[in-house]
Amino acid sequence: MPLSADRGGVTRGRFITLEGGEGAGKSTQGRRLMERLAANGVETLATREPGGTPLAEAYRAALLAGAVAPLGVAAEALVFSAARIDHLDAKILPALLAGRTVVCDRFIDSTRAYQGALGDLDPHLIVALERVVVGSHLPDLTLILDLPSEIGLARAAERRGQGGLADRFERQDAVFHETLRAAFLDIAAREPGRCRVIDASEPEDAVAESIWQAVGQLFPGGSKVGLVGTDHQL
Ligand code: Z5A
Repeated sequence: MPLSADRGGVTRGRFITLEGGEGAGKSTQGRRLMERLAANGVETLATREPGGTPLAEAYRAALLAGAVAPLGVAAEALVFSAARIDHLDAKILPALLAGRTVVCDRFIDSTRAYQGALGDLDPHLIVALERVVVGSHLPDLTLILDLPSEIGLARAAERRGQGGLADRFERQDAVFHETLRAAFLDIAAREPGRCRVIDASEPEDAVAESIWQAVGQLFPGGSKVGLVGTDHQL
């Protein structure tokens, strides 16, 4: 049965992903969005990539420690994809089919941006991996949190605190991070139906409000009316 199908009165939930560079505020805004959705009666599930299941979290630890990097960018893309298969099968799709709205911190666009644009991985391989791993299960909405890389890195460093270790991705230089930013903006420009660019340099409350306006468009009644009740079902 296709994911979009109605299953005996239970309609599939919305699939929302958060993307952007380091320190853009994805985790912070993901938490706030979950709280606001829940307060409006929407059943939710928060998750992240790489990770989300015990197996995928094990892959995450290896990836972020740089254990896969010596094998090359294609190997990294394969491991991110293997983690994604388990994450989709064991967690995301069952939740969507049960009518829950899933908010996922990073998804396919991170593979496109990090391994594709930055890693220079053959775009045909990225497309092929997406076809095999994700198929038609694309997010309904992708929020691209955009901000200058120096602000994101400063935020990430502040959060880490003095003496904390940067992960393999945070150790890259400014050109890396600006390329990353451009890659996410390019994805948004190519898929305006799915992606919304959010100005993440604004204060936390303002960013949360922009996100709420964008998310409201997924639900009949929108963000002004609120999402309480069964109206949020497609
Ligand atoms: N990766 C990949 O290469 N390929 C893939 O397919 C996938 C991932 C799926 C996962 O890292 C890494 O894996 C990632 C890409 C790669 N590379 N990196 N790095 P992660 O999950 O550990 O880290 P992250 O995704 O980059 O998130 P982050 O660094 O934790 O940042 P964040 O979640 O976007 O930001 P935050 O934690 O919400 O906020 C950072 C700090 O800023 C914090 O102290 C906040 O209180 C503060 N903050 C947040 N918002 C604001 C505002 N508006 N104003 C001021 N301060 C703020």
